[in-house]
Amino acid sequence: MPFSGQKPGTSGLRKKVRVFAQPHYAENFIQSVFDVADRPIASTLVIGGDGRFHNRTVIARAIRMAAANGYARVLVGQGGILSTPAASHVIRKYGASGGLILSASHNPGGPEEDFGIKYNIANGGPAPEAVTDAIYARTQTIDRWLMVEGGAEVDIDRIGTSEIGEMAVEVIDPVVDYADLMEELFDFGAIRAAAKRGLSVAFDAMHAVTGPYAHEILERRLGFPAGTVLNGTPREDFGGHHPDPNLVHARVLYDLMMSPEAPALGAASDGDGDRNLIMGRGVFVTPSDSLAILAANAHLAPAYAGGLKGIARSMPTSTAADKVADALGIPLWETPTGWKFFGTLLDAGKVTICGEESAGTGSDHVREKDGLWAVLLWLNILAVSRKPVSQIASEHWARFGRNYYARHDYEAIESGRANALMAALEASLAILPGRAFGPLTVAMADQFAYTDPVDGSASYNQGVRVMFACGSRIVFRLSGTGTEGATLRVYLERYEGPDGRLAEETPTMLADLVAAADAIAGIVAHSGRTAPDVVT
Ligand code: VG1
Ligand code: CO
Repeated sequence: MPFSGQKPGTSGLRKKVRVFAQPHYAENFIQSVFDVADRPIASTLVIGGDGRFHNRTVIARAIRMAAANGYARVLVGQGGILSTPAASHVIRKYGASGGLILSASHNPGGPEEDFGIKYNIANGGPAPEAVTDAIYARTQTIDRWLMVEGGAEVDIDRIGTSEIGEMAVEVIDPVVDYADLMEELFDFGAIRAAAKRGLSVAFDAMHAVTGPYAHEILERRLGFPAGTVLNGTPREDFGGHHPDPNLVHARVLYDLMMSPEAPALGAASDGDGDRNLIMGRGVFVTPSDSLAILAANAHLAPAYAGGLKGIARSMPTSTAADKVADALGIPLWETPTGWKFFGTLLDAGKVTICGEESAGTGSDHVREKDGLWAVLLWLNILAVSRKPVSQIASEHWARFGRNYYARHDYEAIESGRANALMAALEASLAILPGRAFGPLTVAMADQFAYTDPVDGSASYNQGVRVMFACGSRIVFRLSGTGTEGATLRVYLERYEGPDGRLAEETPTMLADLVAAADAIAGIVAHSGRTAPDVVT
């Protein structure tokens, strides 16, 4: 019997655990994936997750379903653990036809919280829209799912190979392949030497999946002292916190970085290890700036010493990276929100580095965003340049100008109200150009649409953009990852050139845009909220 609403969002299907725990619910979705996935005979499937509550239950069932569906082999991370970037790497390295990643990323975990399933294809990246649409369509007609019953349960805590039915089950070390890959990309010798000289780091794994990876890479392979990794043991409920590396949920780290005891670099990752938060002593680096700074300095790391092929960013991400691409004489691609849109560009060799304003950065080494990768690239740059983060940032702005940027999130708005806000906003697009809001005059307003330059597929309604004559911009869109009501995201951006005001406070610089956003979209009137829940 089909369930309604099994529609993958920005990144997989995310629902409350109690929804996923209904009989047949997860099975129907997984079977729908198997029914539509491109999987040649004798394929390998990768299974892993971020260790959250309900992971083990679904993994055990997914293994038995894979066996009944004719997979030759599954690779499972020990303990059910595989960070999202590590899963992407394992899929690529072992030539799997795809993988199931069990995660709701930065959403909280536990019996009352969130769970998620995402399918990645053979290139290691999230299934593109054509595939997620097909999966969704299949969930609506599905009338059976297949599972091998009986026989011994696989012990996913013990590394080794066993069988379920005709299928081999290999439980693999979740960390080693990924750590080896990082060692190929970055100058571990230079970072080790810098650590010896006293370069210090605090990495907050937020009780989520990156703990084992960070212990191995930062403390064991790079020689940073024990204690560099904070909250490094994955827990099913992330210690009761949101594993979301932003200024609200990583507050303790933020306070440390603003204190006299701050190490040179403060970083955090999210539930499934694909996001990164970057701070220096006394300075927060916005993800959009981090993307631009990493792109401008990537040549300091061995893997990128030969230069970048191009840079891609999601549409709401600030245009800071565009200025770097210009200076480097390489193309800049603007895609809709969600890593799945970078896959074709990466596969076609059009880009090397990609990023999103939501604390996602990555490169062509895998097909997912990669939190620890970003931290290691920062460390590589700090180690080689011997400059503090604050200096790297201010020199960057002096050269390229500065994009003041913030995202305001209004969470769990009643869906009807959020949809009404977006509908009214869209209806007003035609009359916005020429209108003034305080000192800002609208130059252009539209609903962002995208045609993939590689495969020609089109995506519509990817967010409302309001561009002002002065170059500032506001973007409005509804989140596709929430599990309760709707979340409105308002993205605010103002550019100051190299000769402009480079050392101001962000709220001051964005105040006119905040006022304009409400005047344009009627946020207070529609949502009943007078202030955002989260500002990042
Ligand atoms: C959010 C972010 C988006 C990101 C997605 C998945 O989506 O805005 O940039 O790709 O989460 O990231 P949305 O639709 O809620 O705005 V993760 O780390 O949650 O897999
Ligand atoms: Co994530």
